[in-house]
Amino acid sequence: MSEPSPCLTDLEIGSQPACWREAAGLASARREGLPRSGERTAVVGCGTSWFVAQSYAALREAAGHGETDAFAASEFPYGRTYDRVLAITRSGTTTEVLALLERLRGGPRLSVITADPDTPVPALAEEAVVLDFADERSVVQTRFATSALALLRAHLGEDLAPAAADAERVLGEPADGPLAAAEQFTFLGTGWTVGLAQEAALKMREAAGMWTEAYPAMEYRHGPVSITAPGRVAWVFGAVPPGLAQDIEAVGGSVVAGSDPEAADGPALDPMADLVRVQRLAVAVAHARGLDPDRPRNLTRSVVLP
Ligand code: F1P
Repeated sequence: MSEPSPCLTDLEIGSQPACWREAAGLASARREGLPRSGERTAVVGCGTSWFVAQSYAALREAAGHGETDAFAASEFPYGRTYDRVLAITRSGTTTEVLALLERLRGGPRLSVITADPDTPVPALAEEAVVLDFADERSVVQTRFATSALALLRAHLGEDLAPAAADAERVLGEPADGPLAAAEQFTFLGTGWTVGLAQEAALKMREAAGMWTEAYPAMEYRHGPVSITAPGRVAWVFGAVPPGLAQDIEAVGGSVVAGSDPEAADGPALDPMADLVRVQRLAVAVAHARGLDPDRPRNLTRSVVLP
């Protein structure tokens, strides 16, 4: 297969290490706008932004900064009480997010992370963090989503330098081309990588029209295992639970993981860098299927409802 020239999506995927470093720098520079330690927090978004919310919520709560929930903007439980609601939206125009912020006005402290300050969303929140350097021309989100997560991880005190270095390493290697022939992918994760698994599955669907599924890793045996067969892949983000790789292989599936399933000492590759592998694979699958990842089927940059 001859290599097509890089598309917009490819170029944006390739810029992620630099974007993550910039986002991490922004996190250390700012004191306002993001959830403070101890605040009971809900994080909301749609599509990719919802999956970023899920990953951050798991990380923040695990790091001891307070109860943190993540919801699709359309499913917010208005009966609950939060100190802060953080909305993530690249476009700043997604209808469900705007409606939620309008409805919550006068209640919890409202923050937003967006790529575009010239949209309705900053005025609906008290505090806005703008990642304009990570905005995208592609419909399919890659670098805004991961930069938002890089910002939030850095705000929790994480050093993002190793993740950016891992992503650079991934980008310096050939894409996982042989996997493009697989018939189906199931993405799995634990803790904060469940959100990454959901995002990986969405990316393959959006960019390549690929049949994908995503679950918490320990849920795999509770049904999803019935999908696995030769020619189908189970891709595990973060640490692989003991015995899972063997169970996937026992039913004929191929295991892909950012960490060595045999190693007990955690992931070798930062899971966000592992997501970069999937983004590149999604582009490769799209090209292999004669699709243009810059023009994903049935999608627009944001969903604006009448
Ligand atoms: C969220 C989103 C994208 C999705 C699609 C429609 O947008 O759902 O994740 O890929 O293009 O919009 P946003 O609120 O983050 O701008």
